[in-house]
Formats: sequence, C-alpha cells, structure tokens
Amino acid sequence: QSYLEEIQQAAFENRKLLAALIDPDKFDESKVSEFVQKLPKDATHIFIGGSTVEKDRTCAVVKTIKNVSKLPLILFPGDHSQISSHADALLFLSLISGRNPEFLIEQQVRSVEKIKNTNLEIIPTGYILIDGGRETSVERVSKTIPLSQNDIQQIVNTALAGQYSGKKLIYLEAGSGAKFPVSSAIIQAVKAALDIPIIVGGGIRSTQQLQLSYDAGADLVVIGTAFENDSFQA
Ligand code: 1GP
Repeated sequence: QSYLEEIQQAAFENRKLLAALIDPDKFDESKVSEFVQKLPKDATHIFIGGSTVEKDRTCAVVKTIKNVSKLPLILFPGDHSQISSHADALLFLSLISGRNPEFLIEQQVRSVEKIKNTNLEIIPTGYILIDGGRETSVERVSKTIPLSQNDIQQIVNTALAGQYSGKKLIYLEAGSGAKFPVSSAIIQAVKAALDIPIIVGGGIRSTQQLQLSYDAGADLVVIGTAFENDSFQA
C-alpha cells in the first residue's frame, strides 16, 4: 500500500490522522530526536518543511528523524531546495489559491531533476491558503493573497478545481501560527463537495480545535507550532 492509499483508506474508514509538522529551520539534530520521541501517541505522520529553510538542513533533519521514528515521513516543502530523497513521500504542492506562477508551476519544474531518480512517492496536492487572521510566512514568501474565510464558495470552487485537475489531496492552510484555524463551516463545505481526502492545518492548538476540525470532515490535521512550543492544550 502506498502512503497515499493509506490516507485514502483511513479517510474512507473515517479513521482520523494527525501529522506533526517539523520545520527544519527551528530544530537542530539533537533537539529533533528528543522532539520526535515525545510526540503524542496518536500522531500518525511526520511532515517536514517550512517557508524558508537553509540549504541542506532538510536532508540532515530527515536523516535524524528516520533514525528515531517509524512514522511515515512526508516532505511538505516550501520550495524545491527542501526535497530530500531520504524521506518517504512528497506532497507535490501547487498553491492553487494564489496566482503566482512561481508556486503554481515554476518550483515544481525546478524540483524534477531532484525527484526523478528517487524512490520518493509523489502525491499531487492542491494547497489552498486561507486567511488565518494574521500575515503568515506562507503569504509573505509566496506573495499570494489568502482566500477570505467568508468566501466559502470560492474556497470550495478552488478545491474542486484542484480535484478536477487531478490533485489527490487538498490542503486547507490557515498558515503556521495563524490566529484562528480554518473554520468548521469551510471544512464541512469542502468535504461535502470533494471525493478526495482533506488536510487541514494552521493555528490548531488544542484538543478541542483538533476535534472540531475532525468533526467538520478533516481527514488529516497538521500541527506545528503548538507541538514545537510544547503548548498544545489537551
Ligand atoms: C503550517 O498547517 C501547518 O503549514 C501547521 O500550522 O504551526 O499553526 O500548527 P501551525
């Protein structure tokens, strides 16, 4: 079974998934092993990536994580430099909420030479940036405008356009450190319209917010900051 198939099957069976996001810029190798060993037992995946990561850091951190954890390690890269062949899979992201060709296709083309001779599983993913109440680094780096949480129809249409173009997953992103996460109303509407699994992340800091996202229809939730600062509220 591929990593994508595992996610699809869990979504089909309504088994909720939880990814801990590691931003290689914020962890040195010794810190990362300790962090991974202390992750909550219900974490099912590790995502790795960030908006701005120094060259070669990702690879070093990926190798360290691989030594200490058996969880599937999935690249969630901010740009083509963050691709490491030592991970298990790659969210091949296209920032479809934005209109910046750099993140719609340029970074993807530039990543091909790095990817094509590896065993990385490539997972086509539509990435949708939604306003989380404060400017986040995704917005700054991608130079794109997040969709308003009020414009549910535009978010649903964007997600559907992603599905129709062959994306296998849709990622609803409020941005790392968002003030408020993607609303239940948005998740519900996207879930009702789509046939593919939905990832939700950005600004989720408590069990209650996590459960709200799951109840609304998120198949996989990503938590970065709250785990990183050890501030997640049980
Ligand atoms: C960011 O969705 C992730 O890409 C996680 O966000 O750091 O706010 O948990 P947080």
